[in-house]
Amino acid sequence: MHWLNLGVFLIEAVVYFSVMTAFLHFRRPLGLGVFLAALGVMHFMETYLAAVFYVQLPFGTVSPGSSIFFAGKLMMILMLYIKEDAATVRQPIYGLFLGNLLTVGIAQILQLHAAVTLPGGRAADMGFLDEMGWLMVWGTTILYIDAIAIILLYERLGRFVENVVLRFAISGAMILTFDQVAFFSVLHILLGVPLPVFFGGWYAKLLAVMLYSGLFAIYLRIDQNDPWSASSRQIKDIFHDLTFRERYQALLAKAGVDGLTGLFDRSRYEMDGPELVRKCLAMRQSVSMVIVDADHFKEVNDRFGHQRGDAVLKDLATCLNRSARASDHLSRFGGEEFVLLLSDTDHEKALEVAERLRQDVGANITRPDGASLTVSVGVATAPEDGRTLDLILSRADERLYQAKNNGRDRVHGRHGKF
Ligand code: GH3
Ligand code: MG
Ligand code: MG
Repeated sequence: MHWLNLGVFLIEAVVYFSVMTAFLHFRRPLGLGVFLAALGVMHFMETYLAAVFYVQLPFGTVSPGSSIFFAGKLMMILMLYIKEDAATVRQPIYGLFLGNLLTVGIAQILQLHAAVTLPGGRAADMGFLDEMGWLMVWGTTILYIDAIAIILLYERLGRFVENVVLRFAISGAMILTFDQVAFFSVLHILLGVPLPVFFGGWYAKLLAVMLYSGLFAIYLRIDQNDPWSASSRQIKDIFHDLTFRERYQALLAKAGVDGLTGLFDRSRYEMDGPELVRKCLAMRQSVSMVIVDADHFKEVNDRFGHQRGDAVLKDLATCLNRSARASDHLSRFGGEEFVLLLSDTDHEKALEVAERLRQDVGANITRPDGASLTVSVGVATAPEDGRTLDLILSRADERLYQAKNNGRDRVHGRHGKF
């Protein structure tokens, strides 16, 4: 009998998840209202079931209302968030919260009626209306917290767990555990509900989350090949399973990056540079600038064409990038000019870095004719050469000019050639 109950329990979960996911999936042609209204209707069903309907499963007495439908609703809210964004998902979260409060309020008013007994002898269930009181308010409050927390947790987990399904499962399991503890404590204190009921309900919620995560994984597979799921933003690439915030961050990371070399671009230099200088100076550290300009690069373009020139520039950028530390800031300042900002680095150290760079480029980067590409380099250091990014840039630039004028393929610092 317990196993039969378990079978029916699983069928309920599959039916609920599949139909609700279909509503969510076809939200463009159907309108999102279909999904949201269904979520609200199911919410009433689950509240009713949680109050009156319990079944015996192999691991305890559970309410399908709370373990399948309540757990399912939270997972649906999370899926809506993944598919859309915070502005959208906030609508059902607020709606459920306010709708529940309205239900409680109306239930109180209804009890003022002198209700009649129906012809079949069925009396109005005033007890049920009465129960829709404080317990319901508490449940509603937890639901509100759950819905926000599951989204925040899912976002946070993104830093540690790449797999979307795993994140879905972990967030669900953690939030439903919290929910079970929060709701059960009150049941236990107010109504003396015994401990086994806690564990039965908890296991059932975890079982439902596992099942939902499996179904979610299947759905993602189907979803990836389905034109209906196209978001209104028309981003149909790898960002598909990412949340709106993650998509936004990915776009931000792409902004400020030079398309050819993949290094930061000039705008990023202007955005991050002053801050880097300020931070180092605040900590009484030196910060150095190394400006690198490819020698006779115009000739490379003129002789071999722009495309071959681009390839050489890419190689040059890769070579420079290899020597940059994580705390440094390397950007493409302009055509064939690069700026490396070295945090916590004094002038002597920066000259050594620059000289090593120059030698690396000479040894590793070749032009299409097989000759070595050479670079000229200017170095300046804050605070001695000035305390702002612009000041050290103009010093470094002057020294770069000196390097060019003195024959190229060399590093110039404060005291001339290195
Ligand atoms: P030098 O610095 O040694 O004085 O000579 P140069 O020929 O490198 O000097 P200049 O600054 O006058 O010319 C830079 C050249 O770099 C101009 C342009 O042909 C080339 N260049 C700038 N940006 C790009 C780019 O994105 N792709 C390619 N292929 N070439 C570029
Ligand atoms: Mg130049
Ligand atoms: Mg040049």
